[in-house]
Amino acid sequence: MKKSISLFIAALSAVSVWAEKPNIIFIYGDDIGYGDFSCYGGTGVDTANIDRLAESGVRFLSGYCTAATCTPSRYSLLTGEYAFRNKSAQILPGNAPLIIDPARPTIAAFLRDNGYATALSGKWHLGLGLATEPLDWNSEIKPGPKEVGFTYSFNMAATADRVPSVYIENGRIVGLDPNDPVKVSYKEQIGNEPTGISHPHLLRVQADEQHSGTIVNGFSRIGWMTGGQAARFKDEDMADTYLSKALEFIGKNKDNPFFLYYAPNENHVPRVVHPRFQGSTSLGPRGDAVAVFDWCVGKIVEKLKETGQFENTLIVISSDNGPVLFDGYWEGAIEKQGSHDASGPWRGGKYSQLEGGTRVPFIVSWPAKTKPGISEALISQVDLYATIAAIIGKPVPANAGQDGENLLPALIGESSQGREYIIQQALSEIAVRKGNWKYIPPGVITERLGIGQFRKTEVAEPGLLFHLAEDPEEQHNLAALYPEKVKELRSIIENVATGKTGGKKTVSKKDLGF
Ligand code: NG6
Ligand code: CA
Repeated sequence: MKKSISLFIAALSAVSVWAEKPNIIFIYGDDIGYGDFSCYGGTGVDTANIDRLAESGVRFLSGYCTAATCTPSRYSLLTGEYAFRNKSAQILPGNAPLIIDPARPTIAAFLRDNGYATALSGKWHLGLGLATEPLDWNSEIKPGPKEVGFTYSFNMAATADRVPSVYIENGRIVGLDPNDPVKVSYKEQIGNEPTGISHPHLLRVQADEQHSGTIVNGFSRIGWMTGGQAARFKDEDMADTYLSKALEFIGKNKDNPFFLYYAPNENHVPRVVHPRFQGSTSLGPRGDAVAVFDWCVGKIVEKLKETGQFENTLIVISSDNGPVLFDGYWEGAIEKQGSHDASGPWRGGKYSQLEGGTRVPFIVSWPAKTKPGISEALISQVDLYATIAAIIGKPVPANAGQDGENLLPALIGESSQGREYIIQQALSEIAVRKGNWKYIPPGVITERLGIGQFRKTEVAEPGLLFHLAEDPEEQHNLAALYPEKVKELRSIIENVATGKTGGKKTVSKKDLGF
């Protein structure tokens, strides 16, 4: 009898552990590299607020986004599905249609349906509107964040370097004058406003050809827009604007569980920080933007403490892809980097399947539950869906989250056991890491080097095999020496891509170039 009572109590406490409803905040940086925060060895920016969270939470050394660019990583974060299963999940223009099927519950929809208030503040870049008809930016913009689960949304359409350069709140352009309607084109110039090509002397910072469309706030963007003059954003106010929406949402939901997807622009180009941060680091605008990001994290924590929610809030701080120094604007990031290495000990960055492309900062704070420490566990952002489902004690919906794993014990620092392998997408290429082995199949490695320069390296059969512990810089190809390892890792990619493992089959071996 005693035994059954204690079993019953054990079962009850297990339920209370696995059926919590903590607040959940994803603080999702843009183009922030593994080596950018001081707690990860960064030397150029003092990220004291982030470091403090890392100190009292779990700091992952092998935390990954799923892809080396934004849209696919964000897609995986929200859906729990590898982005290569969705052919539309590529870097999107600012007028692309929504690429998430509203019938697929995102983590926001899932949490909303389980009693959470949900919000997006920041970058979207997952498309807006229908694929079947052109979007009218001047009426309700949908489907968008709301239709995939965010009850409140305040966002830009795509990136800061892509038009339309406006904020959208709950599907409506903020501050739009109906007599000055917004039009957007990615095909050709519309209207007769100055562009980076026609009026380079008007630019605050020179840009490459790709970024030489309509000039907004002194920066030429990718694409062209007309109208919406009163609605156009000022880049230097962007961090404060997204932060204020996030803080407001936290304040309003102090008495009920909430999910906040907070996606600041930092560190994406153009990097234009508020004057109070200009020159705050020696790295130029890129470093100053990391300082802004850290400051914003500090403000979020301050608010949570003020409203008594900090203890029971699960915060995940990470980034959508590795770092890039030059990405279209002459900001001096390369010249001013000094000894600061944005990708840390790893080779490659944004766009690349080398480690620097997808291995990113990954910090978890949940004071009520985390056992502070540094974790070696392999964890991917695609796992957050299944892990959070486990936290709230609900099954992952049938058509969602299928590529992720429940890594709850690792997430809260109770276990060093993470996933067995990590899939790393870079543009249309897929690599894999298992243990200390890393395999890059035949294909192309893209690295952005500097102004106007991309390095494209052809990878021939049988691919590249690196041992990350011995060779963190991925320099010495061991494929010829370990053909069995190559075979094993290649079959992981094949099985994942063709749907034998994880999600549905959408990629053929031929598509992968095998
Ligand atoms: C690239 C842009 C780059 C950036 C990126 C998207 C060029 C040459 N480069 O196409 O500047 O906007 O798209 O970045 O146009 S991401 O972080 O949203 O993936
Ligand atoms: Ca990005």
